[in-house]
Amino acid sequence: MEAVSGDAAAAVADGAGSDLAVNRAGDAFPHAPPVPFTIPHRCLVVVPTYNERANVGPIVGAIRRWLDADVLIVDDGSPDGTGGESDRIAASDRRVRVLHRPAKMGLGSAYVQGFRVAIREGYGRVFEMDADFSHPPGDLPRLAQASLNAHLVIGSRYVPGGSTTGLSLHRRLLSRGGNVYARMFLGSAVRDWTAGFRCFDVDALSRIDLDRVAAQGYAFQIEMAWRFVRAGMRVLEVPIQFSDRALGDSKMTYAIAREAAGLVPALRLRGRRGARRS
Ligand SMILES: Nc1nc2c(ncn2[C@@H]2O[C@H](COP(=O)(O)OP(=O)(O)OP(=O)(O)O)[C@@H](O)[C@H]2O)c(=O)[nH]1
Ligand SMILES: [Mg+2]
Repeated sequence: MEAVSGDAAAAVADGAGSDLAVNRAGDAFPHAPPVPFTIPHRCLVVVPTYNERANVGPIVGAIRRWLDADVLIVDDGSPDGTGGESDRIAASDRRVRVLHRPAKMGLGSAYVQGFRVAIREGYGRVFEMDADFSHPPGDLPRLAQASLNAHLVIGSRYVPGGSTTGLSLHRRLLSRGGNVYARMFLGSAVRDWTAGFRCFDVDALSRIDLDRVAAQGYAFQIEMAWRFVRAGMRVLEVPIQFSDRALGDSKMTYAIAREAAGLVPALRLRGRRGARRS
C-alpha cells in the first residue's frame, strides 16, 4: 500500500543532491548559511504534501540548505503530480525520500506515519513542516537549537516576536479564534495550539501512544501539544513569522475547523477523568 523511495536511488545520486539543494534554495533564500545548521542529534523533517507540485522542490531544497537533516515527504497521491516530482528530488538527493500513500488520508495520519519512521530508525529529533513556505525554513535552526532544552518546540505566531502576514481577515480570525477557544479549555501552557511548525524529541514522542491519536487537521496539532503538556513534558515556543502560502491552494476546510472545535472540550474532559483516576 505504501512505498518508500529514495534509498535505492542513493547510490547513483550520492553527491548530486547538494547541487539541487543549493540551486533551488539559493533562489528562494539568498541568506541561507554556507553550511547547514547541525545539532548533536539525527534530524528528520516530515513534509506532508497534497497538490504541492510547485512548492515541493523549493521547500526541500531550503530545508536541506538550512538544517543538517533528512527529509521525508509524505504524499497522498496528489493529482497534480507532486508524488512524481518528489521522486525526482529523492533520486538526486540521498537524504530525501518519499512515502507514497494512495489517497488523501489527512495531515494527522501523514505525520503519525512520519513519526513512526523517526522512532523506528532511531532519529533524535523529528520536525513537522508545511510544504507551502508558511513556515520559514530559516527558523529551522532556532527550533533545532531550542529542542536541546525541550521535549517539544513550537514555532509560534502568538508569543512576543511572532506574527502572521498575508492572511485574509477571515483566516486571521479563524486562527486567532481557534487559539482563544483552545486556551479557554486547555489553558495557556501553549499560546499557539494549532501551529504546524514543530520539533519533537523523538524519545519523548515514543512515550506518546500514537495509536490513540486520530485527529487530522488543526485538531491533530492541538491534541499532540495537549498530550505533551498532560504528560508533564517541557514545551517551548519560539516566535516565527508565519506568512500565507504564495503558490498552490489551501486544504483548509470547515470540516477541519469543526473537528478541532469538537475535540478541544473532549480533550479537556479526558484530562479531568485522567486526573480523577490518578
Ligand atoms: N499528505 C497529506 N498532506 C496534506 C493533507 N492535507 C494537507 N496536507 C499538506 O499539509 C500542509 C498544510 O496544509 P495547508 O493546505 O497549507 O493547510 P493550512 O496551512 O491549514 O492552510 P493555508 O494556511 O491556507 O495554507 C501542506 O503541506 C499540505 O500540502 C493530507 O491529507 N495529506
Ligand atoms: Mg499552509
